[in-house]
Amino acid sequence: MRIATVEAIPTSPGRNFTIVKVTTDTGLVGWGDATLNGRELSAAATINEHLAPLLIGEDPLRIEHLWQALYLGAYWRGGPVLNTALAGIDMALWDILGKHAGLPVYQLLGGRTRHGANCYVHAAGVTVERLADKVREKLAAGYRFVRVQLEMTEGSSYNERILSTGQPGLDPADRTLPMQQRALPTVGEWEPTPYLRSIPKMFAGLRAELGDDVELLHDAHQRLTPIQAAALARELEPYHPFFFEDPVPPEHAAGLALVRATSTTPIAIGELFTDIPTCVAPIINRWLDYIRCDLGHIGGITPARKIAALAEPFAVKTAWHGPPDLSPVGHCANVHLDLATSNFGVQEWTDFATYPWAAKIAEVFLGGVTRREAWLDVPAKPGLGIDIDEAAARKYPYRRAYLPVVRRADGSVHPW
Ligand code: KDG
Ligand code: MG
Repeated sequence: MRIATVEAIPTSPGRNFTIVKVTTDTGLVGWGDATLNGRELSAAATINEHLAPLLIGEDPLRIEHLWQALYLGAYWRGGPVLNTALAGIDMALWDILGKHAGLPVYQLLGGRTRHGANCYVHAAGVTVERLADKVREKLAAGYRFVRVQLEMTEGSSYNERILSTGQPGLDPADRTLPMQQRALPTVGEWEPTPYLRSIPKMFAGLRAELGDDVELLHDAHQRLTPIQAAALARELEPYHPFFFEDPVPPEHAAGLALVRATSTTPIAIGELFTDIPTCVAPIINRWLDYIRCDLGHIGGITPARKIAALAEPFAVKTAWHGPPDLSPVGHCANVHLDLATSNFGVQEWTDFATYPWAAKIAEVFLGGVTRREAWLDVPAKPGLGIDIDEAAARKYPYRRAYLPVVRRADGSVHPW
């Protein structure tokens, strides 16, 4: 069996995704996810222009070998663009291996270690009362773990004040601006002091409203310095968050040593890590409790299972990134690995069925992750258990869209 074609297909059924299709000369089709939020076409071009020619004619079952050949063969190793492209290929090859073997991918990864993958979803509100209501809605829908964020204005899930919403670039009828100035990012303003004062109050209010049964998580989205993170982690202890996510940016991960020395609040980090070497120091120094890389940016299932294996003897659990910018194929890859990983912790989950564009998603992505109460599962079908209606995907072409950006009150740049 040989690889016949490799293609990245950008599609926008409500938001942009880059899906990857690999076919074999025996007629098998493997699907992968190479979505790099806000920079989607860069990973697509890497696949179509640079990786496809290297793969055609190769044996698709040599996944580890092909992964190494693409990773080391570029000479330029890693980074979000190259490793997102590699991830899309890697997932598609696992899908092909499963279809060839007649087994679901979780079986090939060692088999089920659990009946389902416990998941968490997002809730945000402009007041603690509104937020508590949102959490109650999630509990009523069967969830037990909820990530809680305060909004300063409706729709700003990371505690910033929206300064401008960019241009209405998702509207193709907008012809008032030159092409390169459409769809500019939303700009928010964020200051540490109001944030650091409001989050302990948010947790206190939520515990008063909701009691102790629900697991609450919070994402600082890489905005704090180590000393700010340490102070907040200590203040949150009485409200026992399940984890405190991305308190510091990845380049300051060593600052987590200070957070650990100061508090017992569990720490999760990793969505901006894009290679295995970056994960080593945080894991072996026990700076974190949950490693939450994005399979789609770390290079796929192949490196993620190595990271899980590295984490296991250090009592670090997995919490792979599962935001709305992962396509349903990427969510599927997450759950296969969750089911087969003994040190799995929790899975971040996006239920596209609740989105305004749910019908378009359902038209393009067929099958995939299922949910029963708080538990995620995948079909016991060969491969990843998800199909794509290619004609439907091509009906929704890519539309430029950026991630939001953040400024401090003095206008300087800050991580979003
Ligand atoms: O593309 C960026 C998003 O994936 C990110 O902002 C979401 O932080 C995030 C999360 O934890 O889901
Ligand atoms: Mg996050």
